Amino acid sequence: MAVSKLFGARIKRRDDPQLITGKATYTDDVKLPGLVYAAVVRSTHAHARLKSVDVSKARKHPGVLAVYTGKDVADALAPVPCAWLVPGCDLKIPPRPVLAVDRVRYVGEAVAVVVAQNRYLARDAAELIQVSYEPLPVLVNQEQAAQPGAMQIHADVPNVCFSWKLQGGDTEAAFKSADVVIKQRFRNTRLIPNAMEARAVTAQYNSGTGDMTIWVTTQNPHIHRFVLSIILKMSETKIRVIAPEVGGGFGSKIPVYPEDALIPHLARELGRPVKWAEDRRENYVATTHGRDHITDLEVAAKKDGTLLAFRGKTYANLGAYASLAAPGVPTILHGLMLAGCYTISAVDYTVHGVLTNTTPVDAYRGAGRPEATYLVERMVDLVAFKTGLDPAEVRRRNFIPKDKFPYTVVTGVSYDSGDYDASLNKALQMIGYDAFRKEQTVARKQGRYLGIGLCTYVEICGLGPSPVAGAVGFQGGLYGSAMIRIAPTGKVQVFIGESPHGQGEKTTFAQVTADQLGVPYDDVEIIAGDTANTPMGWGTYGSRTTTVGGGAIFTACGRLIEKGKKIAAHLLEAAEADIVFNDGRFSIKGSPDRMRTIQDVTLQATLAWNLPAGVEPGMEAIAFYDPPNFVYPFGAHVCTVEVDPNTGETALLRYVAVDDCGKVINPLIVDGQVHGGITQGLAQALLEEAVYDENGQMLTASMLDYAVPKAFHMPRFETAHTVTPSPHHPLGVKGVGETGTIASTATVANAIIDALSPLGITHLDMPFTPRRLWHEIQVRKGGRP
Ligand code: MCN
Repeated sequence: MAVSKLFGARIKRRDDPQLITGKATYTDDVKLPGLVYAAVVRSTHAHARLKSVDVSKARKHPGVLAVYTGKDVADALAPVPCAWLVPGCDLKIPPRPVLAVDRVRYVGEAVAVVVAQNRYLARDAAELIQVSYEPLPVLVNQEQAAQPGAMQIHADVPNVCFSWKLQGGDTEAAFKSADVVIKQRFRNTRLIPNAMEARAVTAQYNSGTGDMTIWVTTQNPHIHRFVLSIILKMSETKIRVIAPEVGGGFGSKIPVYPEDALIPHLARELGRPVKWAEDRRENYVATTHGRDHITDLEVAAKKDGTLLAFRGKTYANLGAYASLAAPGVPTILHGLMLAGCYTISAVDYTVHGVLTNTTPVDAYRGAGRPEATYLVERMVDLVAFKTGLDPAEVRRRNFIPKDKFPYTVVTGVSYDSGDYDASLNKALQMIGYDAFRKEQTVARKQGRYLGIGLCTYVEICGLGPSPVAGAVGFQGGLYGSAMIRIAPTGKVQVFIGESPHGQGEKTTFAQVTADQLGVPYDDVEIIAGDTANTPMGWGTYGSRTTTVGGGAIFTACGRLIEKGKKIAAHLLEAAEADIVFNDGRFSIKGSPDRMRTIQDVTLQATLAWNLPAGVEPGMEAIAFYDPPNFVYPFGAHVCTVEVDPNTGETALLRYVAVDDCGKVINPLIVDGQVHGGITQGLAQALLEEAVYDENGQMLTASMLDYAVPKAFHMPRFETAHTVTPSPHHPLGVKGVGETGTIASTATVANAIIDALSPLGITHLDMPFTPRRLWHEIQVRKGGRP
């Protein structure tokens, strides 16, 4: 059935013209008659008792329609739920009110809201609200918050709100038989996702019909509708969630936030449409952060480089409340990936999820997998250093051989397919590994610090299958959905349940559909992001959209073709079994000229004047695709650096990324995804870190202090692919939206440590800022920092 005219074509993204010419509509662009604006008052304390919230002056401010505090909305709105209830780890979830009632637990927590005629009046009035706080002790560091006797942040929930244990193989025996044991402490920095568009919500309530329409910056409108029906205590059928254009999410627009329920509630209360849009400073404290792990890890290895076992524990900072997917990120998406690409046979690992007085932490591009890759790939380099072996060789000696897939690793997950040698060899060849090592030897003699870093990664994505989601406590399904409707003229609409927001599926899914149905690419429209017209779906994250959505499109196309065969057989007066479909034509086997196009057949199906008995009119099909397994993309990234010992500055010389995401639908888009991903991962290694002081005040609360990457920081990326299709996916695809981020942090870290290894440096914590490196170099050289 499949033809491959468009699969693999470098087609430009169709959403771009409207985005770059300013024609797109974002949530903050939505204009409605009678629209009023909300401003949120946020806690300035990281931990305090709310003694009083005096709103009297704000109420009197010109243009103010209403002011609400936590007490005013507590009965109407249920707490914001956490939806990833990882089983078997004694998980306890603290209640999270939409507006704080008697205590605040992080700087930025919403305390009150003002609604006014315009956003400026709303903000002016918000400043008039006087909140009286009684400060309480503050815990920012998760390791300290996890200590016995530490002040408890929530009355009924311990700070360590879960302890997840992963055990596989015989770790004790592995450590006993090891020639080499290396212990290392790792700090995976807290990051701020920094989507270009901050969060926003616009809501309109029709008191006549009871219908609520919510425009919101979300990656998953159907999840939003589901969860908002719980918080708003409304029927899901009365809620329509629309994700208009969304200006980047990177995981931070998965969660359902307090404002997402608060604004619709205000619209319901006031009978006026209400809008709220976050500014950048709010975004830094009120939108979820990512990463923030403290890990102690030990590796056991043989002197020939064979990896035997990992043993250790991580304190994962969850922030003040358990955000929507937060418990699943450091456990399922992190712990289960600790075997990396390797045949390592034992693991004993505990993850403590810890509540602190900081902004909640949730998924950020890669979500758990960059953290796992960083640990594993740094450890492999440490083993190489200790055994004197080449880091590439240690990796090769431990790779899961390509003929052993599907392969169940020690953590229990089953990798679908892989050829790790192929991607590593290609990456080494592209960068000229041996030549660089020679150059490095010469440079070292001249006192120059050249380094080369490798990362061979594998990641879990394409989330579902749903039964596994259920087994690991995800309170939802993980299938993809597509409803395809062919109009009488043969033009095709594909309504999908996922909600791409910059990834490009409006293009790639049109490529897939056009190929499958044999219709022109320009005749296919992909529609997403509105719960009123798309089938139930679970959103865009976990690099899942192409696999689950693509599977659903493939299945729905198959259904249309099966129906088309029946109609064509009838029209051609042939047996259905004799009809073949190829490139948009239904023809009689062996007589290609006796045929009907899919457009002819659709017209007949729509008119329904002459249909075979038992065939219903119309050319529409819906499919829900629940994959049999996850997909496991992999690859090898290599970069070269030079560190200037006088300034501590790192020059990124070259960056090579060889990724394998199975069959590539659109190489241009995949390259763009890899570039963006690498940029975010490099930024973690070199620049970014969200820092709190001991009072829980963020010291990096604006772009002046939080170093987002600029174009000049980035090297030219050299990308390539190997192609190892997923054997269980009908299109052979795997995800790619996060691979760059997953690989690049460890790649750069390994390169910088390699550069500084002549000074005896085997590990440093990120970010590798000039100041940090310069300081370390001075210490090692015996100078005074
Ligand atoms: N693709 C392809 N061939 C493949 C695999 C993917 O052509 N074998 C294409 C896809 O069809 C799609 C793109 O590559 O156009 C990414 O697809 P996929 O890997 O399925 O990832 P998702 O669409 O599910 O996107 C999620 C992923 C995640 S988890 C984050 S975070 C992220 C990312 O994508 N956030 C992004 N990329 C982003 N890109 C933008 N512009 N904005 C974000 O917020």
